[in-house]
Amino acid sequence: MSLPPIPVFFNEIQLDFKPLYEWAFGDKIVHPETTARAESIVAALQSEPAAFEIREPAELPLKALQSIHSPNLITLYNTARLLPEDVTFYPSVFPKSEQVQGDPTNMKHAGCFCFDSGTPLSSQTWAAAAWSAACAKDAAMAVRKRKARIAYALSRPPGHHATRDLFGGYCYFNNAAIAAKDLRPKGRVAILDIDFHHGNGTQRIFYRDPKVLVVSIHGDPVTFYPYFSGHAGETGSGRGKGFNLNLPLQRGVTGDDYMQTLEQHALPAIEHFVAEFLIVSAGLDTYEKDPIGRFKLTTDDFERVGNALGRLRLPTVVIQEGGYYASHLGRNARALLRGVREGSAPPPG
Ligand code: Q9C
Ligand code: ZN
Repeated sequence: MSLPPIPVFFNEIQLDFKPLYEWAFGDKIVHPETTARAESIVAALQSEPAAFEIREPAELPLKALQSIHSPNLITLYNTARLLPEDVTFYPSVFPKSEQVQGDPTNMKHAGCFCFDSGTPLSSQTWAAAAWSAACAKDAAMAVRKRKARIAYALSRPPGHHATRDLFGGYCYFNNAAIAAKDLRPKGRVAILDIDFHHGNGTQRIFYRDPKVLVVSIHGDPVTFYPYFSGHAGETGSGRGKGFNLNLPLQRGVTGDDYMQTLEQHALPAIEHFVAEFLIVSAGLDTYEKDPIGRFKLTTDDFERVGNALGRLRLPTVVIQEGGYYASHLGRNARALLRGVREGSAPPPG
């Protein structure tokens, strides 16, 4: 029996947003979160039409965004739509006082809703981020309605750093959280975050929620972005205690090291939780050539990772997060997805 193709959700409007540059320890660098990333993935998946079927998502109802994000954050992105077309606005003043109530209709207050300086706003941010979230929502819906066993959201910009009321880390809407919110009424949801960076936004959103398990493997935050969260001691709070698992690793880990952490710690936690849905926050910045990640995974390793995830045999939503070596990003995403698809196949005979 041949495997059905994986539905892939993507809208070209997501390519209209270009963050341009960021500051990296004193150097002004080309912004890593480029449109070439998404183009590379589209090209790689189009090359295998029997395995992948690219579709446009439906427009996201505003209430799906409001179910995860604060009214102020949504208002701010709408304010940014009025920026002149050639302006890319970088928040640079971040009030530290809880007393300061920022005005989200004033772009100068953007720093009240943001936690780093590398995540700009332009007139195109809203549309790109809303369609990126729409991809995640539709991928979740396809799996929830049993139209697909595995679905992939080509979400760009990424989402896992965005919290309810703050953007940052190249993320505006938390795409994985929007997908989890869709699935949660139907059963227990496990989010496995394999991006090189800790998904601080996703952790925060579900920190008190015992029905959404969040597991993350990432570069040790003592050394790597986002620095202030992702430590092993962060395990959830209130009724959510025990439903957040951080697995920080040192720089330079290889595919073998990584598979060991995945198979000995991450996957058993998901099985023990008796997850009914799996959401993968699929950052590919663990790649050996990634310009900002510091792990050593190869393209073949991504297929191994995918295979192990597929063997959980759960309805699975794979959502694109980071991954900045654009010219190999497509083949890496394809390898991961192939792995999931083949790993979940019923054994022959
Ligand atoms: N220039 C994701 O992978 N910049 N976001 C690091 C050093 C932030 C990465 C600062 C990295 C964010 C989704
Ligand atoms: Zn990342």
